[in-house]
Amino acid sequence: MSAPTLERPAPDEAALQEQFDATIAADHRIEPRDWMPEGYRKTLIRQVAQHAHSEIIGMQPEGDWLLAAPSLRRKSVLLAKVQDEAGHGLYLYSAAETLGADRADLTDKLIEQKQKYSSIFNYPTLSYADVGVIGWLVDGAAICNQVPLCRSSYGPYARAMIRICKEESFHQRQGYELLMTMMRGTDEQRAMVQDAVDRWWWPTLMMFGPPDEHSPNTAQSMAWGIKRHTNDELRQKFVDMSVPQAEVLGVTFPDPELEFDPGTGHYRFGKLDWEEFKRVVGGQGPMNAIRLARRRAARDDNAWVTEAATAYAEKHS
Ligand code: FAQ
Repeated sequence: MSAPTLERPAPDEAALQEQFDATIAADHRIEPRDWMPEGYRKTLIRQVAQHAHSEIIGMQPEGDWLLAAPSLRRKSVLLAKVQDEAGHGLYLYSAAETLGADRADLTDKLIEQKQKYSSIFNYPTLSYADVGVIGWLVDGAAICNQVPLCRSSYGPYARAMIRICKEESFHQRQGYELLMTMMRGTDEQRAMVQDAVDRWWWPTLMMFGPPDEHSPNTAQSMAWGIKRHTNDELRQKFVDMSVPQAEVLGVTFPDPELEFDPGTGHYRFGKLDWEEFKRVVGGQGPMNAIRLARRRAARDDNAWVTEAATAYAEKHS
């Protein structure tokens, strides 16, 4: 008599899909070993990879000021912040790996411009006030966008976002504290802060992505619980939270149409220049070429480290 088999027959695709749909409907997490539709996996790899690339490329604008920070204290704060962004990139590449992506391949796709990174990091940092404004506005926008992602339906992404958001909150406060210090300084320092705010305000609003009616991915990503809010909802939330902060700081945003609407309880704001957004995302922003050239050089110049580490691991395996 043959031994009884312990193997169960593989469930068919319809049953797997049903189980996946039920998990999403119950607002439970999908984990790496769970079955998932190919579109869900691809969408997540696209978004998580773009997010990881943004954190890594995002080290450059502030990194440019590491050697010119005005004091030892500012230098150590900035160094820690830039290192945190590197850490965020690493958690996110790890989350992408749980979906079957290969990290070296993702880096190649970034460098070959087959995958995107956030438009915001294609603008130059012209003064030290830009460091403060990136902390206040860019990290502030990142938090606004990413706190809901802590409830994203894919477990590893949601868990990575919890730690990232804690660190981003700290970054935002350090940026605001730096700007507060400059605003208590000289007229020249106050003018530097206002000039930085004028240059970063509109590009920061573009971080949230195209308007909902031109966002091809939002509807499906929300149905899957990957995104929890639309691009326009988050952009509005960010404007509403930033205006009172600007008033406390003593700066204005470069938008004559910015006005509180008591009817809606929200601030109305002017039109964004979506042609500029398309140019920047398409590779024609002020710093795109430099950002990618540096990333390419970092990959190529440091290839020997990867080769040595791989050879060492093989020798000891
Ligand atoms: N830049 O259909 P949607 C940070 C692309 S991290 C470039 O609306 P989706 C931390 C989009 O990928 C900042 N491309 O897309 C830090 C899609 O491309 P595809 C990054 C953009 O995915 C602070 C196409 O346009 N944060 O700042 C942008 O549903 C300081 C159509 O758009 C994240 O990645 C853009 N701004 O919504 C670091 C957060 N917007 O592939 C250093 C996670 C859209 O279909 C210093 N990501 N695109 O051709 C998300 O929440 C979403 O992916 C959105 C876009 C909201 C960014």
